[in-house]
Amino acid sequence: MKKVLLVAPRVFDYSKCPSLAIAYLGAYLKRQGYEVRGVDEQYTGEDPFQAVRDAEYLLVGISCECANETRALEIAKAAKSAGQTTVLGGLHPSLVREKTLDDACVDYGILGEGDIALYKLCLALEGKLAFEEVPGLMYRDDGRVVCNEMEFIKDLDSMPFPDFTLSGIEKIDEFVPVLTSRGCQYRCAYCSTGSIWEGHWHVRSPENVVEEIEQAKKKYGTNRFHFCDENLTGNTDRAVQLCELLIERNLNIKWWADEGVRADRGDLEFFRLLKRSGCQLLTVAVESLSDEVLARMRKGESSLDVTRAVKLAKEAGLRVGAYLMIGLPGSDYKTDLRTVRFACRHADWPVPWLTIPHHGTKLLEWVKRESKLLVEPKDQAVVNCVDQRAFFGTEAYPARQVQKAWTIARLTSGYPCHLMPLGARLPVQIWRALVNSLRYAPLHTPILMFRVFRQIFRSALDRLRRKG
Ligand code: B12
Ligand code: SF4
Repeated sequence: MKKVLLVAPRVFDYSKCPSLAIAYLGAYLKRQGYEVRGVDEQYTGEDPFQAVRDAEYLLVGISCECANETRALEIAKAAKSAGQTTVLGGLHPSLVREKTLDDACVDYGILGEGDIALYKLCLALEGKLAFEEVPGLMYRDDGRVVCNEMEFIKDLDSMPFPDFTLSGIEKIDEFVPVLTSRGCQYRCAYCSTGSIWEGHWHVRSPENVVEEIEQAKKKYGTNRFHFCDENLTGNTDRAVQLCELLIERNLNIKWWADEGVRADRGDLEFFRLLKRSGCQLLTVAVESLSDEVLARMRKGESSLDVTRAVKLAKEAGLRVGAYLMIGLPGSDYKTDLRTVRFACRHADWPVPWLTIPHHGTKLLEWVKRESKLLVEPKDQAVVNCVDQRAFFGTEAYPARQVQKAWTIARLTSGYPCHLMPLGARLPVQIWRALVNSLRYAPLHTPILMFRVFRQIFRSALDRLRRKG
């Protein structure tokens, strides 16, 4: 039986979410008769550099996000020097497309959904299919990079459920990630998903989702689930059916939707139903309270939608998160802080994010045209942490002011050092956190530093626990 290795490289070391990507890809390959080994470096801490040397694989597939591009390439390089064939897939290759093959250690790239495409690449490598017939495949042909048209999987119910055991994960103490739909109907200017999926949104039936949850409850020994959809409530009728089915089957699960649901969906009754079905946290994608900014970002929502959704969800008894974006084009310091104040007053979990012009987005095109890109959106730069720098500024809202609004937003929301990775840059991060906070919010400096060190302590403890 041909063996395939799938790797999800780490980004920062305290994330507790197993990789759905390799669990899905592996499950599909397994169903087609391949032997699959998964290495979820982020979740299990397993060493991918050893794994690439352990056997002769038909293929080493690496899942690459913008936040772990360098790590993914390091693993590809190690695999290549061990004589393996490499393929990079995931968000980052789908955004930078042909550039994926700039590095000689990458033999192939795959755009978009990889489940069926990866299987077809295996067939092509075995000489059973032409490379031109592999959807979304990027490969070299006579010195140029060819990029096949990608295909979306329309019947998601026909796909196998994600299998985390392929990466040696038998028990999940935290939330099990579940994806009830893929893509999104919208194309917001700043969003990677909007760019990749080009307005496509494919859903699974509520029955299929509930079946997966039922199985996962038994398999991984938990009743906590994390819906990872970009647009969970994109169709409220479908969301209602899903919740009713969860109640009807008496599954008694606790679930989170922390990817940020749209604010223009649902009424009080709807939010109450979410609560009854086990929703513990619902995050609303607030972004900004300025109608002008929302319109420029093609959000298709008004500030009224946003304030209404947060208040109704709260009234329904849900724990409400509010995602905010600091430094969007068209915004300014005052508008951003007004948005932060609203979120701090009305939401239980206000979460400010610094605006990142991700590859492949309209926002990045705009920044390159109208402003100047100050930081490359890759690796640690895109991970929200204390030392993150403003990516761009405008005349009306200079980068310095964005930086200031960002620091204050993080501090006032009580969210100053979340997602701070441990690593070689740690002293630099601490130094920058200190400088930023002394400069922009000196009175908050002691509390910030306390939180930073508490975070370091927790991360170190976690690392030790994993090693032990
Ligand atoms: C769960 C999640 C997390 C988890 C990580 C879990 C993990 N171990 O990977 C946590 C909470 C830790 C997290 C953190 C962050 N996340 Co996050 N996260 C998600 C979320 C909600 C789900 C990801 C997922 O599982 N999708 C389902 C799988 C099946 O889809 P997929 O990964 O795209 O995989 C498919 C294809 O891409 C492809 N594929 C993937 N890998 C491979 C490999 C090969 C070989 C092939 C052939 C194909 C292939 O096939 C897969 C199946 O079809 C997404 C939003 C979303 N719905 O996708 C955001 C998302 C990925 N996160 C995002 C961001 C920004 C972050 C952070 C950087 C946040 C921050 N600023 O601090 C951090 C960085 C950490 C990181 N891992 O990169 C952005 C990424 C934007 C970008 N361009 O980088 C997203 C898209 C949300 C958004 N719309 O903005 N995240
Ligand atoms: S921001 Fe949300 S609504 Fe907009 S394209 Fe991205 S996922 Fe869809």
